[in-house]
Formats: sequence, C-alpha cells, structure tokens
Amino acid sequence: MKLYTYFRSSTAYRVRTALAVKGLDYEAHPINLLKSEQLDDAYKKVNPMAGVPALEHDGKVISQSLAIIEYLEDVKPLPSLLPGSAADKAFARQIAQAIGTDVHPLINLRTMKYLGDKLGADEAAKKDWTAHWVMKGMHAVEAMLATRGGVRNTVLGGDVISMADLCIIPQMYSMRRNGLPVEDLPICCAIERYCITLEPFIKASPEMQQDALPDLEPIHGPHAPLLKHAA
Ligand SMILES: N[C@@H](CCC(=O)N[C@@H](CS)C(=O)NCC(=O)O)C(=O)O
Repeated sequence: MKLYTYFRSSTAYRVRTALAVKGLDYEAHPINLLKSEQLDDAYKKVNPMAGVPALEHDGKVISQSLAIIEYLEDVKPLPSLLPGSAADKAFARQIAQAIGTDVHPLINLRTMKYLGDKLGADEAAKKDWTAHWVMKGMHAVEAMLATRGGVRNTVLGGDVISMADLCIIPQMYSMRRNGLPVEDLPICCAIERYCITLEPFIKASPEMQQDALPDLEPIHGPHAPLLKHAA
C-alpha cells in the first residue's frame, strides 16, 4: 500500500490512524501542501480533487479519507473501526461525517486561499471565518456526543475505537494548533486525552511523520506536553 500524505493534514491523520489500528504496513509518499505539490499535474492524475490523502493498493487509487477508511475496513475487517450495532455504526459515521463533510471543507487550504486571494479576506477575517465554522460544527458534535452519555474515553464508550475517534483526534489537533478554544468541549477533550496515549494514534500523529518539520511544536506526539485544557 502507498499513502499520499502530509504530516499536518487532518484527513491524512485519520487514514494513518486507521492503517495503524489495523496493523497495515504502507509506504508513505509525502505531498507538501505548503509547496502546493497537490496541484502538480502528476499528482492530479492520482487524485483529481488535488488533496491528500490518497491510497494506492492493488493497482487502484482511492481518495476521500472516509472512503479509504471504509475500504480498509473491508480489506481487513478486524479490529473493526465500525464496531457494534447498526445504531453504533451509524453514530460513528454521523460524527465522522459531521467533521469530515460539514466542518473540514469550510476550512480547507483551498477554501482559505480563495477567501484571501479572490475575495480579499485579510488574516483577521480568515481567522474569524475558521473560528466561526469550526466552533459551530464542534459544538454540534459535542451535543451529539452528549446524547449518548457524558465524558468518556471514546465516541462509542469504553475502549472501543471507531471511525469517529479517527476524525475527532485530528480535528482537536487542528483546533489546538490554531489556538481555538476547546474548554467547552469536555467530551471531545476526554476522548482526545485517552486516544492520544494509544499506540496507533501516537504512530499516526503529525510529529511522528517522516515529512514533519524538525522544529514542530508537539501537540499530539509522544513527547507532547500535558494537554493544558483537557482536564
Ligand atoms: N474530503 C477529502 C478532503 C481532502 C483534502 O482536501 N485534504 C486537505 C488536507 S487536510 C488538502 O489536501 N488540501 C489541499 C488544498 O486544499 O489545496 C478527504 O476527506 O479526504
């Protein structure tokens, strides 16, 4: 398997975690988003949407992080990332899609570039835009999580890792990196606090990637400082 990835990409972080949970080896092929390598013609042949991640396996390319995770689930069903009852699976997909399809596209690099380059938004306006859509989305995610119980280790509870946790952890990473408030997301914080101690999440963390910047300030890596706002 070959994974086109970028260390800080939250969507690639989801897929790296899925591969690690399932114990699947892969060759990482970094695409530097800061150098706009996703826009190279050669890469657009791999993924015409010009984003990471993309997974090559058995002569086929799959893009869209959530589709890749479902593909890995079919290729190697255990340990399952969509465990439990029909309602549990639907809930895991619901949380994953709320983050992956409602929140992430609004703050994606290409969206932010368009806001700045074409619509003339300055840095303050872009910050405001990001905070607005992320907080609106994540407060909704927190409210959905609360319908199934209070503070806990994972979305489905206990030590059961699902596709939803794979989306929450990178989202929390991105919020912390962007200085967005996480204090009033107690369930998300508890899930983050638990998951980032687990081997697959450590292995998949931005800090552990071969393309990570050497002076990267640790947020989720094994040497990450105690998460200040997580208690
Ligand atoms: N919906 C896609 C989004 C993929 C995507 O756009 N990823 C971001 C990185 S998190 C990217 O490559 N952005 C490049 C750009 O916007 O130019 C997925 O879930 O895989």
